[in-house]
Amino acid sequence: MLDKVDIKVKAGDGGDGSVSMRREKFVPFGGPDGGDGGQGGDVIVRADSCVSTMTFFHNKRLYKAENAGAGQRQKMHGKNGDDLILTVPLGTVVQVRDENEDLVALADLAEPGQQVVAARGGKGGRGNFHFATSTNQTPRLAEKGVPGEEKDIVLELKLIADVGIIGYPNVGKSSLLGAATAANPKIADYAFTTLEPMLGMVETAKERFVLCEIPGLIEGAHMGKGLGHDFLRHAVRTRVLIHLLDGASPSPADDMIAVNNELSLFDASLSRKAQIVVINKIDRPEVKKRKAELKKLFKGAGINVRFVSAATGEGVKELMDEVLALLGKYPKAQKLQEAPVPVLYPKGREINFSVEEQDGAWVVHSPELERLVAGSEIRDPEVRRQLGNRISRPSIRHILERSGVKPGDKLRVGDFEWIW
Ligand SMILES: Nc1nc2c(ncn2[C@@H]2O[C@H](COP(=O)(O)OP(=O)(O)OP(=O)(O)O)[C@@H](O)[C@H]2O)c(=O)[nH]1
Ligand SMILES: [Mg+2]
Repeated sequence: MLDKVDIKVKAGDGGDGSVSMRREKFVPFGGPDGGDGGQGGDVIVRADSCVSTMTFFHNKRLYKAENAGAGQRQKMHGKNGDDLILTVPLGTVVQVRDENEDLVALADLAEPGQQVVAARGGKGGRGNFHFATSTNQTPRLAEKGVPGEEKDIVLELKLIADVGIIGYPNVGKSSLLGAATAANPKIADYAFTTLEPMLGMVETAKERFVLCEIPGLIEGAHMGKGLGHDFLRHAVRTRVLIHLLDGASPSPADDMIAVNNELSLFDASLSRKAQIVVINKIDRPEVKKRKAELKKLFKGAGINVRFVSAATGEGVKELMDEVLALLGKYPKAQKLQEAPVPVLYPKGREINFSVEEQDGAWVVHSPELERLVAGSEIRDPEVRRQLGNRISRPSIRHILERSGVKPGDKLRVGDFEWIW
């Protein structure tokens, strides 16, 4: 089962603003009418109950939302890029890799339709009509669109089962799942028959709950031995564990201790989960013979052990009723995060501004001015003059002068240089 994928997502770039002048008969000096660029599409991850696996993501690594169109004449807005929606199974945790390569949880998509923006589309650049002022009726400035975010994300499916069946290989976990639910897992007399978590729905007279076989628990599982700890992740969300033991094992008690040990080594919260300890294969004569002895042994450790036969069904219904009663004492699986962590993305109009001195010039850092430089034809002297005026606006002038910029100093914004 493919339940964890590493993919790259790229949101759509914002469209560039356009530079255009209105041309009409009888209007000698048509005003600026270059429209704004469209908004780039977002990449959205959405949980859908119709989807049960992530195999779809197996073949492709990069997922891109649509880029937006550039602004057009007559103040026409560029076309917005379409969002890209990635549908994932319920229980998918979306994580994003930060600049230190650490994974940060973005959202835990546990409910149908729940979604998170994994990469935000870029804002469109403004067209030249926004830059008309009383002194400049023919602006030839326009902004470049903001590039869409690009993120490395990890989608991890955490099954949302209410109850997990844990235990050594071959103890009869699949048999119990098959006896208690309509699931039809493979059952065989060798270890590691089950290679991935199997789910089934238990229908009692009162309620239903999801039962899950968690395979691959042997000593060293937390270090990757056997099927490794991959599947232990699935156990993290269950509310109650059925700890199944083989009554025919030399020492069921030692088996239980070993498995519990693995659980706590993997995740301490797992070892604190409510457990019902169950001895299987009671139909076998040698197990029946030990029943009283085993009961006493476990009682000595404060454990009220149950006996079932997954093969004949003996005790299975009673066990499920007991499990249901115990579930009532434990709340529904908690979400990892109260609410999806908002995605940080560059804000459009906010002037986030700084100046620093760098080899004889003042370098201005301002996403807004940088986009304007990138979106305009800066080789054109008229465009350069207009940009210079823009940078000399009182709000900016104030900051520059306070930072120590003097007349005659060289200023640089992106590829554009200007003498103050
Ligand atoms: N006699 C008897 N045999 C059982 C019982 N439950 C399971 N078995 C047998 O035990 C063997 C293992 O059963 P599975 O249900 O595949 O065990 P498992 O724990 O799922 O094993 P893995 O998936 O390999 O970890 C099979 O040969 C079953 O027929 C039972 O109640 N009585
Ligand atoms: Mg099995």
